[in-house]
Amino acid sequence: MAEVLAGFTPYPAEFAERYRAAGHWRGETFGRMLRERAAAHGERIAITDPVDPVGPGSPDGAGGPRHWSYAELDRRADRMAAGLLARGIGRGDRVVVQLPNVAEFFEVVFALFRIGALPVFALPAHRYTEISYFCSFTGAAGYVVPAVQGGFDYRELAGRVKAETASLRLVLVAGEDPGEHVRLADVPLDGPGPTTEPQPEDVAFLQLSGGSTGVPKLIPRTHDDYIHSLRGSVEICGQDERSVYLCALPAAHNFPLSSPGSLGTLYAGGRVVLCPQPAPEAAFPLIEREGVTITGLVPPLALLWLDAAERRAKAGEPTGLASLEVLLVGGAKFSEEAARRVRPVLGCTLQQVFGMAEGLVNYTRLDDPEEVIVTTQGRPISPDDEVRVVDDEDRDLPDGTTGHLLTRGPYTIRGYWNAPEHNRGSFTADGFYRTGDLVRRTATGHLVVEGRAKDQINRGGEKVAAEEIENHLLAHPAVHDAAVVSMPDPYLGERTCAYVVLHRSHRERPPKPVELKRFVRQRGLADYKVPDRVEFVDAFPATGIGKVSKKDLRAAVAATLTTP
Ligand code: OOB
Repeated sequence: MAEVLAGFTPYPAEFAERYRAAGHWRGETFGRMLRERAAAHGERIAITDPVDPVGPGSPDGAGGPRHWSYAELDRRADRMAAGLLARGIGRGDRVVVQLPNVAEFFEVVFALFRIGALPVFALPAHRYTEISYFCSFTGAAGYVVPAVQGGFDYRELAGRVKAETASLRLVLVAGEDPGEHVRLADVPLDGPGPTTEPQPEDVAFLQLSGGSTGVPKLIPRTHDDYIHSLRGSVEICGQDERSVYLCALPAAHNFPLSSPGSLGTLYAGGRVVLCPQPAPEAAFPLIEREGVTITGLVPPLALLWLDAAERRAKAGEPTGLASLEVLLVGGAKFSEEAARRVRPVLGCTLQQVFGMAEGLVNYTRLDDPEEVIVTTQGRPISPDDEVRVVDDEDRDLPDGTTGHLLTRGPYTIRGYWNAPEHNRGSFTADGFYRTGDLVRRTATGHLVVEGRAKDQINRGGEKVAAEEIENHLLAHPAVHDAAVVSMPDPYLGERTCAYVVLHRSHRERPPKPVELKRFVRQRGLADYKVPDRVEFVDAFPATGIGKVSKKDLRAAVAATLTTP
């Protein structure tokens, strides 16, 4: 029986029928997908993790690399599922997974898929504020963390969140020293597995939205809909069992997870190589050693790779990128100028990706003319993706005109999880998702991203909801009002600038910008959300109807940056 998760907006029956009849939804689940791949590919390597954080072989306990075959991943997922069940994680339970790019990520996630428990995909950068919200909002029963990563002790964070969250029963630590929690390696059991199987139309996991509101929203994705997007992505990106995908971005993000990402690669029977660090110094040698054929990057990283490869070529050194066939770039706008450098400098085909965790993903095709590849952000995966470009009154606009992008289709959600009020504004009455992106459609059906109507800053692919940061600034005793806007940045594309109006009583001796940044950081926010710049003003410019004019603020900060 399908399990209807409370707070989930299902696809209307007529659409579900249509998507099944068209062969988009084929009744697959992630649990069975791995079982089938293990039967078909048994001893082929599924996951390569270049560092074994707990293995023998080096002074700090790090060994490696680890190679898990499909059969081994399948067996590990079964044993982890049995162990998690024995520790009280059951069908429908939510488990916040906050792991770096390590093999255990897949062991845990596939175990949860098999149980029918829902991973909630947090990012390693998230801190107390985000994690405590995810745990309490989802009523999470479990939380999976590394021990210490990048100098941050996740065990401590988990201890604090567990003490405050009644539902949270189990904290698992992927590492040798779990502190007060349970070592992930102690969970697997040869006991009985789940007695019921999740159904294809069930919600498989909760993904995070980039957000434009005070609190992040959660995105419920079903097995059927997500696997449809994987199958399409695999085909569009030319993946097969020879593909070796380098997972360089944080594994839990929708782009490296499914576009085509590590799950697409596993769907195709290929191999996923986990990259602990996306900088060229770490990634290039891995590409060479493991024969990586395809990877995905956000624009700032693609720029770093281009510069590093160019430097090596100039110095007469080999780049070591000979095996790389396809580079996907997305998450934020990739400039045409940079896009043009990909083929000559990296020697591979660029695929631009314009996607969103809510669903719709667009790709340029491998056989698109170079002009289309470098000047557009691609076209939708599915023939049943409906794309509308509309004006402020939701009236359709002709091709070539920039407007709001609305979309509906076989892998785009019909509502955020448990957010009825918000959903009324984010979806049209007939179920189109309001992406908040401003696009133009070309005669070939490709989309060009021209801007954004949502109140969000896209910091090189990392999304910052202005309102969320404004709320944190408002909590400071000296702050009367705050408005967070983007400012142009040559490397990240955009950074954040916080305009602040101080209370009268604090204007004589204003706090230093760095104090406000520290204040936001100390509230336990992911680092990328801390304002890059803070500007004090006496009042905000207003629009015609008296709202804060963010357009004027953006222009003001851009002008400050260009004036020497
Ligand atoms: C991806 O997903 P999210 O959910 O982090 O962010 C979605 C938003 C889009 O609505 C758009 O505003 C922006 O990110 N975006 C792009 C873009 N790709 C995403 N803006 C301009 N150009 C692009 N190529 O970012 C995501 C999910 C799956 C695949 C790729 C990216």
